[in-house]
Amino acid sequence: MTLIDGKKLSALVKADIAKEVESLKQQGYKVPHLAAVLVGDNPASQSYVRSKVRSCEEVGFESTLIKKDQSISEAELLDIVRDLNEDVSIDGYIVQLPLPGHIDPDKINLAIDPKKDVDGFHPMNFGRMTLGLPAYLPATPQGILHMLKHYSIETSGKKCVVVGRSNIVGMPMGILMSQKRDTGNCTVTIVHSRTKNVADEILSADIVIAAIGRAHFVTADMIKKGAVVIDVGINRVDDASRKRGYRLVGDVDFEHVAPKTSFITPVPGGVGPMTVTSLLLNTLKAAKKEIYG
Ligand code: BQF
Repeated sequence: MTLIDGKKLSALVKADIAKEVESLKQQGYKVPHLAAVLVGDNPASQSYVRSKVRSCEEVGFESTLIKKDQSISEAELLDIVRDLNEDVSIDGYIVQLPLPGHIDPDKINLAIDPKKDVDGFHPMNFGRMTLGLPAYLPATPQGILHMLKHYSIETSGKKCVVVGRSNIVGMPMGILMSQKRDTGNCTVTIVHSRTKNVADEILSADIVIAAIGRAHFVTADMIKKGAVVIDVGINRVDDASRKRGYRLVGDVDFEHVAPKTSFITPVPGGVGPMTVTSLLLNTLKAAKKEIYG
């Protein structure tokens, strides 16, 4: 079993980004600038946004954090999005999810200028990705593709089971893994809450991508010997022995699953850090106008 070290790979990729930022500066360009909008005081969201801002600092990007109270109206948030679309000093931006219940995330997503949509959630980028056109790829799937590539994991002709069908991970991941591309060419099955026999489907997989958000959902009896297991889950479980009162666990029962695998990602330190680093890669592409010219 080989541990896929997302933290280490992240550090390698960030070092490359930092070099490129230096070279851009040398050539007289301004540094890439990411903005993040954070609504409310969800502790997990605060921690995600903090880690994005910190990562910007690490690679020499400029960053702007726009914090708004939970009570902000949808119209007010749409105004902020329009301002960010117009602001030529901002290369790309994200609106941190989840949003409060009174705000329709689809409406906000549609208002984002696809050229600045470094999360890759806008239908323009999702559609372009699906058609195999240049697009900002959503950060988590992009991070996973980087991991598969870096560890030289063969995907062509393999059976890949994606657990979960969210718009930000499961669906795009299934599409990307099935495409005729590097780290693609898989036979993909997406399993979800209406799937008849989830365990048997997962058991047939050469590559399992777990993205359902349920702690320890994937157990050792569901894993074929030698499978590759990618754990996207970030679940908080109570743990009185930790100073924070909780610890992070994945969607995979790592302790029992790991011995059966050829490759596995840990939580924390697996997919999470690569998600944040992929957001930086998209912001660099935005600054260089690589996707939309
Ligand atoms: C790590 C996210 C669910 C819903 C909204 C490093 C992150 C997480 C873990 C991180 C996530 C998850 C992010 C680790 C961003 C990944 O060391 O394991 C970094 O910051 N993430 C998000 O912005 O929104 C989410 C998960």
